[in-house]
Amino acid sequence: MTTPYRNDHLSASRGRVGNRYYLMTPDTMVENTLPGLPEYAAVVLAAPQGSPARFGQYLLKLAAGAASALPLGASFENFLIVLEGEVMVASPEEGAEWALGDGGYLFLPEGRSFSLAARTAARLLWVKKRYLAVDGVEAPPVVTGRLSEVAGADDESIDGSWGRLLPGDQRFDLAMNIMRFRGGARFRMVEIHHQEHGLYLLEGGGVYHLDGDHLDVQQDDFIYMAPYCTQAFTATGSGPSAYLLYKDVNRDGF
Ligand code: UGY
Ligand code: MN
Repeated sequence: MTTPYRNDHLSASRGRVGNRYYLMTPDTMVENTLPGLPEYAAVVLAAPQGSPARFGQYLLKLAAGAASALPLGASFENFLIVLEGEVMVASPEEGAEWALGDGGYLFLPEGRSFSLAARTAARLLWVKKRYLAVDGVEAPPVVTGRLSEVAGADDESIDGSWGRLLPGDQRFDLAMNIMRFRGGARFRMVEIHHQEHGLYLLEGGGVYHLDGDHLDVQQDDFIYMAPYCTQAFTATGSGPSAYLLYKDVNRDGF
């Protein structure tokens, strides 16, 4: 399968590359063939190549019955979440296998590779990162869960709620958070911080303030935000909005 053309108005794409961010809209996403994965199964949403990103994020689209052919993610820590469909994930080093359905997620600490086998047509997000170990701090454990079971805590500063998919303690050097907003919600501050973000819009949409620009964003958009990128969100429309947010955490930026 080659990349289908999804935008007849080529000058009108919302996709945008700024100095400290980029917005990838579905019409700008290109499917790639990566080692061990089926042909054209992966959209590289973020990687160090061409950006300051210190993590990788991939949107994987697997046909029913598709499977990986090589160990994936070896020597990285890896996070997987199924957006749609059902996928079996197995880790030989862990000696375990997980069935992940819609919203099912799995974190594998560094040193555990994994394989994928799609039971149905599936879309999933994969985040990988080199673990930043700290002397005297234990390595993080395997974590598994389901997005619908992640409770959110209200947060006035973002005019919404957010919940952690992973524990927040210092063993973890990354966070995967779910940020939820009702229509009309808006950040009460423009954030500037040393961490970077990979943002995948799961539902709804609005206007994202990024490095002084104001961009329309919609479901299935991806935003990369570099360290110190100004950022704020206003949810538009009457329905709820939600995004999944990668953030490096609990480390001092070295
Ligand atoms: O946790 C965060 O940094 C979050 N409030 N940022 C964001 O949603 N852009
Ligand atoms: Mn932020």
